[in-house]
Amino acid sequence: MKNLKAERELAFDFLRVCEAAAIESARTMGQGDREHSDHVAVEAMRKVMDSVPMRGRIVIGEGERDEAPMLYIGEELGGGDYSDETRAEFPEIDIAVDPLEGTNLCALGANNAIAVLAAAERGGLLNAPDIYMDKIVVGPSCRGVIDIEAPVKQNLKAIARSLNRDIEDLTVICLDRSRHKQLISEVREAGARIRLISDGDLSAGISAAVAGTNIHALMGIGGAPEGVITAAAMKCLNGEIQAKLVFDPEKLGVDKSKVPPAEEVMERLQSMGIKDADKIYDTNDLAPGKKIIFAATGVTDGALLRGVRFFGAGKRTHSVVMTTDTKNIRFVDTVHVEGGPDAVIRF
Ligand code: VTB
Repeated sequence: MKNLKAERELAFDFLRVCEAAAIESARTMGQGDREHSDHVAVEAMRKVMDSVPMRGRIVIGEGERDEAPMLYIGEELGGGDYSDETRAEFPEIDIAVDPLEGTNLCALGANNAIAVLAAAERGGLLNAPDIYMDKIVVGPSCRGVIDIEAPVKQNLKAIARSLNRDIEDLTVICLDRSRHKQLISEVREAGARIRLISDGDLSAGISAAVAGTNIHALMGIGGAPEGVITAAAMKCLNGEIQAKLVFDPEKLGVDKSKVPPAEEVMERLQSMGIKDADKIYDTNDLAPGKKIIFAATGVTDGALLRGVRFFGAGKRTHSVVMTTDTKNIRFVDTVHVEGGPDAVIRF
């Protein structure tokens, strides 16, 4: 990104991108068709994103080129409305998207589905493979005290100490999966409270870094792409994520036949420039960018963001937009007016 001005303006553009994806998917809420919900979010996100004045490149998206027609990894977009000459002046931006994080949540009308993306200067976001990732996410007060390799109880003790409370007063959020049996029993044994969620560890991780949500840590295995976007949010919120890629069927609690063989994954990691599969990633490894923009819009109601509301003369969205440079965390409540001159806008 060339300068701060460009970054500020881009943040606003990315807000519009997330709003568009959220509105389209929210229309499908409760229809029970997760693929359709995702599809409309992707389409809307791509369309608005292509109009943003940038030379954008998708680094985390809907999949490889042969499996995803839109927002695939490596897709170049942005500056669609401008001439090649003008476009050449636009900043080069890497983008990680999750047009609908929590497709199931949207399809069921359950809480915490969001449309989300992170952007940075070239090379500012790790090119993570679409495999699983073990994560621990905490807020600013607990930065520097966690260790993903340490026993769960030790981490909870450290978090409790940093937050000046007892372990019993902590709430850990965790995906409700059989692979977390051991983790859950260790959290219970340590005495902390648990919130098990059916999906969406990205918005859950963000809640862990925002005081007042009553979530103090996210722990467990979710998607690696979600981990990178979470890291981008942590840079803006002063939180911390530690993470490790996971592809061992035993750790995932699944049969060998359910995951690609280790050699195949290793080859893929190598081709993506990841040499050490056991590496422990911190916030900066996942999101090394100096100029990061994070934007998310609520699709369904959630801990941090309200879902899209439709009314006669338009719709209303609730988003968060943050940038590392300006250190602004903006919660944006947008009324998209569609009605005529008599449309009533409510506070
Ligand atoms: C993870 C998690 C996501 O889907 O990718 C999960 O990071 C898929 O995990 O937030 P399973 O394969 O165990 O279902 C989400 O929950 C998004 O829906």
